[in-house]
Amino acid sequence: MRKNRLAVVGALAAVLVAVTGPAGVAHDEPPTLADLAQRHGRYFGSATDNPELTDAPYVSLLGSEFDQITPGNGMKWYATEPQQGVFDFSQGDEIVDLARANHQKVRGHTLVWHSQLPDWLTGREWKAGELRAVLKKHIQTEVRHYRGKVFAWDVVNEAFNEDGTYRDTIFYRTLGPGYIADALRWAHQADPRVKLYLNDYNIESVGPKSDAYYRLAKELRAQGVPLHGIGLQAHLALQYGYPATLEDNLRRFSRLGLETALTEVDIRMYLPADEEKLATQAEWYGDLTEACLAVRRCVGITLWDYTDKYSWIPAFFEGEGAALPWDEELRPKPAYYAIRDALK
Ligand code: 9MR
Repeated sequence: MRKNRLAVVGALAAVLVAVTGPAGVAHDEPPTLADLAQRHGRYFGSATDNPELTDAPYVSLLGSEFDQITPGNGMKWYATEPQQGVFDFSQGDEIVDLARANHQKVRGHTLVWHSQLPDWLTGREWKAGELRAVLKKHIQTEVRHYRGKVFAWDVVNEAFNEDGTYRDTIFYRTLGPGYIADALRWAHQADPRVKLYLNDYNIESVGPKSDAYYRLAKELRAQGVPLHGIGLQAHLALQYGYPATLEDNLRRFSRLGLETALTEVDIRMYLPADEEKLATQAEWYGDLTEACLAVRRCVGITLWDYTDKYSWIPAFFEGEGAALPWDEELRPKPAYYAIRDALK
C-alpha cells in the first residue's frame, strides 16, 4: 500500500515536471518589482525608447520586471506631428503594442512641452488664435489615437521655472497661463476616462516650484478643470541631497484629491561610481519608494529607463551617470535590492 502510494506520488511528480517544464522553476524566482508593488496597489514601471527595442536581453527584463512603461520620446510632438496636420503614431504604437504583449500599462508622455517640438511649430510667429487651434488639434488627435491605450497623460510638462514663475514658452508667451487649463479641458474631451497630469522636475521637495504647482492645482480644481494628478519626475543627484520633504509634499497634493506619481526617477552621481556612492543611491531609492507607499494616492513609480546602458544622464551631464538600479550589463545594483526591501 505504502509502496503504491509512493509510486503514485512519484508518477504525479513526473507528470507535473513534464507539464510545467521550466515554468516550475519560476516558483523559485524572486517576485518582480511589479509583483511587489502590486501588493500595495501601486505600479512599478520604466521608461523605454524605440531604438532600444532591438536589444533582446534588455527587452526581456523590461517585459518581466515592470508592469508599466512610458515612451521616453515616441509620443512627443516632434515625433507625432512632424509636419503640421500630418500625424505619425508609429513610435508610440510600437511601445503600446509591446506593453500590451507584456500586460503592462502605459503612461502617455507628453502633449504640451517647450522641448522637442517640430521645426514647423518653433520656426515662425503665431497669432494666439492660430496657435490655440494648432494646440487643440495636436492634443485631441493624439489623445483620441491613444484612447483606451494609455491610462494617464502628462498633459503639460515642465510649465514652471525654479522660482515658481511660469516658464516662458511659445505657449505661455502666445496664449498666456490659461493654456494649461485649456490643454486639460481639450484632453478630457478627447478621452474622458484618462487621468490627466501636470509633470515637472525639481518639485519633489516643498519649495517655490512645487508651491507653484500646489497653488495652480488648487485653483484648477476649484474651477472644475479636469486635473487628476501631479507627476514628480524625481531626477535626483547625490550632490544635491535627498528631498527630505518628499513625503509631506506628496501628502499635500493628495489632500487636494489629486493622485501623485514619481514619473521619471533616476539618481545620478559623479563618475566613477564607488561602493559608498552606490550605497547612498540605494538608500535614496529605498526612501523614495517608501515615501510613495506611505501616501495614499501616490499611485506608482517609474524609472527613467532601468539600466545605465540607456540612461539619458551621461549625454546631458558631463562626468555624471550610474543613475539607475541596473548597471550597463543589466546586472542589478544595490539600488535594486533597496527598492525590493522597501516594497516588501
Ligand atoms: O529621455 C529623453 C531623452 O532621450 C531625450 O534626449 C531628452 C530630450 O530633452 O528627453 C528625455 O526625457 C525627458 C522627459 O521627456 C522630460 N523630463 C526630462 C527628461 C530627461 O531630459
